[in-house]
Amino acid sequence: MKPNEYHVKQAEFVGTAANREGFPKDGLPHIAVFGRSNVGKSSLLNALMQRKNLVKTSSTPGKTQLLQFFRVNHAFHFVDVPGFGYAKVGGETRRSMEAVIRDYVKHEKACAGLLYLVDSRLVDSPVDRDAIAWLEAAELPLLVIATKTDKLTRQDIPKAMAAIRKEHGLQAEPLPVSSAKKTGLQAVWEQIDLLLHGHPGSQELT
Ligand SMILES: Nc1nc2c(ncn2[C@@H]2O[C@H](COP(=O)(O)OP(=O)(O)OP(=O)(O)O)[C@@H](O)[C@H]2O)c(=O)[nH]1
Ligand SMILES: [Mg+2]
Repeated sequence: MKPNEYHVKQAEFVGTAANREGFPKDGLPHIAVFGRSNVGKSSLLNALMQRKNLVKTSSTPGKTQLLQFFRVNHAFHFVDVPGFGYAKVGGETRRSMEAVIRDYVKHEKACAGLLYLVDSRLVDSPVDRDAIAWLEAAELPLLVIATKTDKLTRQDIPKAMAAIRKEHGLQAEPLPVSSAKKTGLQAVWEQIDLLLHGHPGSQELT
């Protein structure tokens, strides 16, 4: 893949889903973005789609509580999955969020792969450890991405990637990205392309 080959010609918000009935049924494959609340999921989606505010971002954790679907180049959907591990989202809301995530991971045949985001500054995170183990058990292709690398020095980035790999027993190092500085995005697109091509519903990305 040559640099800048991924040109997002079209990106639109399709809708939200609180349960399985609400997932889009147009046959296009999905790439779903998971991770703790506030890790930078919505920001990464905006950066990948080259749109400033298509996906709502917030410094208040727990903002996104439904699955949100975005169609890109009429070829696939990005799914912004509610962040978990946020203590203030409690009771019924938490249970219904967990149920929709479980439903999605277990039953959505259109899912071509999962992106799991970890904060590049937070190596030791029990919430991430549990979530990665649970998602690995779902046997969907899983790509781990480390966010907010602009908060690390250039020398510390490779050390952090190695430490995160070790901590979670990953097969490969996470991909370092900064949505703020727009770095690492090309490598993420290349992996998304591979995930989509591995799915039976795949179409040309660009
Ligand atoms: N420095 C820096 N901050 C970032 C980056 N990406 C996201 N943020 C900030 O992190 C906060 C959370 O970002 P979101 O993208 O809303 O996080 P989220 O994972 O979607 O959060 P929830 O929807 O609550 O699960 C915001 O204040 C963002 O501005 C980044 O690459 N660098
Ligand atoms: Mg969000």
